[in-house]
Amino acid sequence: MKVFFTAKDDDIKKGLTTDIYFKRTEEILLKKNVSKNVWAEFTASDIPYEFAVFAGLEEAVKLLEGKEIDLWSIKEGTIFKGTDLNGIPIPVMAIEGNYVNFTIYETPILGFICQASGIATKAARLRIACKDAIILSFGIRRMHPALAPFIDYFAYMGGCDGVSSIKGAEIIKKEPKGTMPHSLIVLLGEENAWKSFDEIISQDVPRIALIDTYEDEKVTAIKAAEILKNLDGVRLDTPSSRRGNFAKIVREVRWELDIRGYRNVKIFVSGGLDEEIIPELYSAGARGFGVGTSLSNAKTIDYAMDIVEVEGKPCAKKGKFGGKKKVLRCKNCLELVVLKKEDKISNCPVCGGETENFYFKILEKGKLIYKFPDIDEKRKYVLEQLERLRESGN
Ligand code: PCP
Repeated sequence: MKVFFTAKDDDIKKGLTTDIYFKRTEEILLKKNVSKNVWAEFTASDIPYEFAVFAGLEEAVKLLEGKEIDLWSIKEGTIFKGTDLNGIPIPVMAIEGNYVNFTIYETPILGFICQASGIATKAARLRIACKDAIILSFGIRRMHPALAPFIDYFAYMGGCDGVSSIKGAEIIKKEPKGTMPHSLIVLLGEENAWKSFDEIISQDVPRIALIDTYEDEKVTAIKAAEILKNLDGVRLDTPSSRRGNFAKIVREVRWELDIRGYRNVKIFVSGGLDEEIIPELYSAGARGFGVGTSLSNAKTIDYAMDIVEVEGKPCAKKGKFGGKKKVLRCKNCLELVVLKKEDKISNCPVCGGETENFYFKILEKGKLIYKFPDIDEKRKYVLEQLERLRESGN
């Protein structure tokens, strides 16, 4: 018996998490024997930032595998700006087939890619803000627990160094990361909690003492460093009511640790962090960031699916660009270019570099014909593009 208000994998596969109007559309089309071949594209209307990371493809493909359709897509993890330089929306995915074969899946496909891309995009932005510091995904506690692995998978893919959920870490084949909660300090007292952590928890786990529970961060950071000889770091999760200027607190703690010879003790910060405050905390000396709700509750990327061709004829609702399209990418500057299907492949309009087809056929008549990279390769791909963005100053 199902306990929680969540759908089972099987419910999703059966289309039970779709909007009812798609089910009714399917019913009408079947009863009227409408069997029309369509080309349907997925484009984002309004990216909330300068770029987005396209993510969630593999989940969408798991849903569509076995259906009588073809699926085309750009590479998962691609950073794109929403439109090409001519303002044409970049179709990140396209489905070709009899519409009735995938009518009911529009909603769950969008759910996968909109939320996954939102989290991966936020993680990528946090990665830029955190520079070479460690970022950990700490946001699962404010989302439905069934989503913990999904959230952490895409947080890691977008650039986080680790994730706090046990199930999320299992999916990305890593050890879960974390420090110690306030409850441990409240139950044992600071000194006893730090020492007990050191005594009981595996030596592979970094010794990072939580130092904001009761007293001043500076005093407590020094105390922790004096008590635990193998201390790797201190975590400041100072409540907002006591923060004043968080960066100034971090700077002072860094200074006081340094002058006592504890230069190797890293400062981790957490609690209500988002990309805006991270640079000043980094400048103050923070080298580890536990980012929670701003990541798990990231704005979604608002892709929509639209039929743009029916039986080979352009056909799109207003506001959308009709007709099948090609997506090319410049080998040199990585700019994405959208072409009409009859257009000849040309050089990059930005740098003149050679372009290549960037639309990959993933499913053919429902059969998977594409090998997905593993999570570390996907993450590496995102990080390489971020590095290029950094170098180009974008
Ligand atoms: C939790 C964690 C981070 C918080 C969550 C990240 O808070 O340690 O600080 O979430 P946020 O970015 O949404 O604020 P704590 O206050 O440390 O929780 P606990 O009292 O359990 O240690």
